[in-house]
Amino acid sequence: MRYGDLKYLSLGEELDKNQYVTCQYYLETDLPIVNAANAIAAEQSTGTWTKASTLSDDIFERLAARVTEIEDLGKKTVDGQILNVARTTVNYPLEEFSIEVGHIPQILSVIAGNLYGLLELKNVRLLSCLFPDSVIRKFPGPNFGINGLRKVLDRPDRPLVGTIVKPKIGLDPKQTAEYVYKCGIGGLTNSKDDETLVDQSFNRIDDRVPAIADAIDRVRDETGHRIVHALNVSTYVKDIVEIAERAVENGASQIMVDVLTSGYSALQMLAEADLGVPLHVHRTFHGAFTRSPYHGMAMEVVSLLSRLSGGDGLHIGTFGVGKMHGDPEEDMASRNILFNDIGLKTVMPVCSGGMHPGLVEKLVSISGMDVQIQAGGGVAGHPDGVLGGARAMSQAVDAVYKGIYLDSYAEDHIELKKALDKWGYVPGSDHV
Ligand code: CAP
Ligand code: MG
Repeated sequence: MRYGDLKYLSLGEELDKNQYVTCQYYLETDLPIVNAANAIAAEQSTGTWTKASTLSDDIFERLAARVTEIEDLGKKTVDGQILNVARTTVNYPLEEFSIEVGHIPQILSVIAGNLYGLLELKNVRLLSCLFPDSVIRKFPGPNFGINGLRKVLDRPDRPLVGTIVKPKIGLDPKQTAEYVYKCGIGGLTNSKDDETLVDQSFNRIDDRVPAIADAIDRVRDETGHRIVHALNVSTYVKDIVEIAERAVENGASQIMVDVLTSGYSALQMLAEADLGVPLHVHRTFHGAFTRSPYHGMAMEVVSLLSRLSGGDGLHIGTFGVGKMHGDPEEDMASRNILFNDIGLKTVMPVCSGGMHPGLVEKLVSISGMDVQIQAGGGVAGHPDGVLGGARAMSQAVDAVYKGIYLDSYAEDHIELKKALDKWGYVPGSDHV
């Protein structure tokens, strides 16, 4: 049997957690569970399908991953085949990682690499990952975090409320700037490029940035209100820092990166470039591997890696309130990773995707006030256009912050009333 030597099993052994990266996996296998767990540890450290004559005892002792826990979850039948199901804990010795400078790519190759292709596993999902302080300290972490973001926006405790310029692509720089101006006048604190807008011919970054900066200045001069716009720089990593630096020089107030299509290294380089503005992290592409509860990776691992790499705000889903697939418990776990005390600044959870004013009370009843709520269609689709939509979203957040139910607040806030009339109202979980 491949991986049959079971040498990677250290069941019940108490290891020094400071010397290991500890990962928990869910697995389904037609083998005995110990063989499947052993296969993960072997393949992701010093082993392969058969014993290599060159694997010395010394190398094994120093670098072999260890399986310390296996929780038998019973059996399931898939396509007529009875599978064993389990959760297992695999510990990777620190020396296995080239983490002197701290970088995610090689860590991912270890904890989320070949194992996904092993035939010994019918399904396997990385559920969680724990790094010792010595590893966490190698990473920049957020420069701003929740408190820094709130300070930039002069918004000490109210939820941040933002939008995504819609349509996703197609507006020119002047139209984009006008959109942001209306959002600022309407009371939003954040706007952003959509995840597919970067530097297309119809909206070049070098034209968009100064136009938006002027619009933001106009809002501040006219109302004193602060809004930031996250500029998407998701591009070839060789150019990404230079593009971001030039954008900030030209007035960009926030930088955005699609971390999973650009890479965690791109995010880390932007964080280490010390741009002086917060980093907004979009997670587009995550659905390819977070969606199945049986195979891939839990979003909380993406949250942890994004926090280590320096994101100040991260999309984590809407706890089942908006349009995107997401298990409410997993979204909460993904959010909580952004707050855990690991010696880094916290990260603002961004709740976006199908949001509109009528969902704000429900969302905040789950998320709490430390949240950035975003609505794209929920602003641009308002009967009174972008300005009306911005006002409606801002009114909804103000209502929830003041502890007033949305339907009551809408009685004397016409933009909110029109939004509730058009899209409905889902009361908060604590609405009596
Ligand atoms: C939302 C959005 C965001 C999603 C991403 C979109 O627009 O701009 O990219 O929120 O999902 O393109 O769908 P709407 P997630 O407000 O119009 O839905 O936040 O789950 O990563
Ligand atoms: Mg989008």
